[in-house]
Amino acid sequence: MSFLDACKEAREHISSRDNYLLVHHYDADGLSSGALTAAALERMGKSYSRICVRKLADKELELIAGRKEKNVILVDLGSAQTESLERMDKTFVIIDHHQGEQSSILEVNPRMHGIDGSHEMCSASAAYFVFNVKEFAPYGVVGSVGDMQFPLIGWNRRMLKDGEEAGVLRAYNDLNIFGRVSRTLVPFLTYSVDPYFPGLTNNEQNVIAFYNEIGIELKNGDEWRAYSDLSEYEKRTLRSALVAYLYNRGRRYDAEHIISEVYELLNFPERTELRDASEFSTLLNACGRHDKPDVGVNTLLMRQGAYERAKSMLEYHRKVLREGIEYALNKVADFGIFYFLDARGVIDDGVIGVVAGMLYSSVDRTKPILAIALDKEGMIKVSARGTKSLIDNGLDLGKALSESCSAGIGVGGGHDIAAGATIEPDKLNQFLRVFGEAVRNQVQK
Ligand SMILES: [Mn+2]
Repeated sequence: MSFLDACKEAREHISSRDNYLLVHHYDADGLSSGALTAAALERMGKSYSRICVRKLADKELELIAGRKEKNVILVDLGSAQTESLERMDKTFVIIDHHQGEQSSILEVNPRMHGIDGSHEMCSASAAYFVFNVKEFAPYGVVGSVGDMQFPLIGWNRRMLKDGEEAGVLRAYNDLNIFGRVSRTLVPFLTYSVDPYFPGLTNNEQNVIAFYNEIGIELKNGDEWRAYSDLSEYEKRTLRSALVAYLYNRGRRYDAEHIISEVYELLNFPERTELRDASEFSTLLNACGRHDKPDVGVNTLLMRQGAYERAKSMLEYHRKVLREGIEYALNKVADFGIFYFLDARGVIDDGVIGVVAGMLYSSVDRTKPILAIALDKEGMIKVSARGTKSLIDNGLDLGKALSESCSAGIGVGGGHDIAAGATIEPDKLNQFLRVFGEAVRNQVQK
């Protein structure tokens, strides 16, 4: 069966039933695919309840089993739990892009059709093809960008084209820094964490001096100007100045990546984070990671008042990230085969992975980064991040973490480029030793 046949089967199955329980994941792709599915159900006139979960473990499975709804749609999770789901007295549809086993459950998953579920299709784009409504393409794009499937290729790109045709999306090359559309010039650079501009980030006075030096006026009359208010000439001036600034400080990778394809969501309000796929996905991550996933979904669905609440989550999230990255830059240690950041008790376990990824704007990209934080139960949360060229050299962090977690140390796994684990607090030294060994074996092959 082709992927589109599987989509059609799922669509027909869903339209033939009613009264759904919709369960989705809490990251940007989970919220986007959840919102897309909710919007599709509403469009079909179906009634549903929606719940967001961080994982699908025993507790969540019990919760689902105990619900009155007989028809359940799982998005951005479920593929790895089909065995437990098959034992339940419910009808499931799974829309997911994670690894799993074939089962008797109706499942739409790119990986079952030879489609690359890590780079060209996420759950939100899979859901897009299931429901097949062009106006929903922006949800798919936000999910893809949120899952770091960027730039959009293959099936994701096909969805982008649909959205452009329907007039809800526009793609072009521009400065790809948070705040391009939603921030005025000074906070735009002062609060930039990705990339981190050494000397500008967290230093308002230097930022003002920087603009003065390149001759960009910060105000137009009484109005603070944003990047999007600049003339084409000024935009070019600012872009080259920022690229030069990063090059001169040895930040070659960032210098080469701050200009890239951006995706504008034409059906969301101008001058807000909702207008840009990357900013929107950050806003969703802020809601999801700080326990307000419903605010994120309601913002996607443009429910009244949701954006205002999401915005305060976002400000909080970005503040936590700025503080986290400052700490990380001072504390990251070179362990030979990898970089190590011990942020136990300082950085929240919900953002440790994001901070770890951001460290690449400071450390060189020839080694993976391993960062640890404490979770609410006092266990050690481990986040590992790599780079594309390390992967090409054999690095597979998901495998390295699952290997390091055998023998009662903890549980771990994930993608080759980004992975995580939870380990026993007294097993850290043992874990670090095995992890170093595993990474050494992978990159020396
Ligand atoms: Mn996903």
